[in-house]
Amino acid sequence: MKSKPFGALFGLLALVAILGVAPAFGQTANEIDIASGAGGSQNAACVATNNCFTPNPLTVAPGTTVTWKNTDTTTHVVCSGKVTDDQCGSVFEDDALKKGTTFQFTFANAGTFDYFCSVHPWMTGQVIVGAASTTPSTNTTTTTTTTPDNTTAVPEFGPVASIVLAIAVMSMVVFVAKTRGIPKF
Ligand SMILES: [Cu+2]
Repeated sequence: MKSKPFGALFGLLALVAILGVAPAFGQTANEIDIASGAGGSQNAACVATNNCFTPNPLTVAPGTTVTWKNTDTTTHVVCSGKVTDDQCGSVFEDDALKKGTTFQFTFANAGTFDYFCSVHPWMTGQVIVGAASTTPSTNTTTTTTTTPDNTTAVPEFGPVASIVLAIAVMSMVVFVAKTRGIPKF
C-alpha cells in the first residue's frame, strides 16, 4: 500500500503551511478599515460613533506596520495630523486611497498619532503607539525619522495558513494511519 502521490501532496501542504504560518506569528491585528459610506457627509453614521476609521483608536507596539484599507466606494485620503492644525501628512500620507486599496505605514516611535481624511474632514482617527495611552512622551514633530512605507510589508497569510495547516495535519494523521495499519477514525 504505497501511496507516493499522497506523500508528496502531504509534504507540499506541510511546506506551504510552514511558510504561511511563519510570518503570521508575531503579527498583531493592525488593519484599519475605512467604513462604507464614511464619505457621505458629516452626518454619516460613523461620525457619531467615531469609527469612520475602524478600529479607532488603534493601539499597536512600536515597529508595527499599520495597514489602512479602503472598504468604501469612494477615494479617501489618509493624512497624519489634526484637521485643526491644517497640516496634512507631516508624518504619513496617502493622498488618493482608491476603493479596495491599502496604504501602509510603519510606526517606529511611540506616541499618539492623529490622522484624518482631507477630502472628508469629519473622518478622524488615532493610532496610539506604545503602552501608554496618555500624552506622547516624546515630541513627535522633532523626531520624524520616517520609515519608508513599504520596507516591512509582511503578507497576511493568517487565515489561509490556518486552513492549510489543518489540512496538512489531517493528511499526516491519515498518512500515518495508512502506513502503520492503525485503524482510521
Ligand atoms: Cu474621505
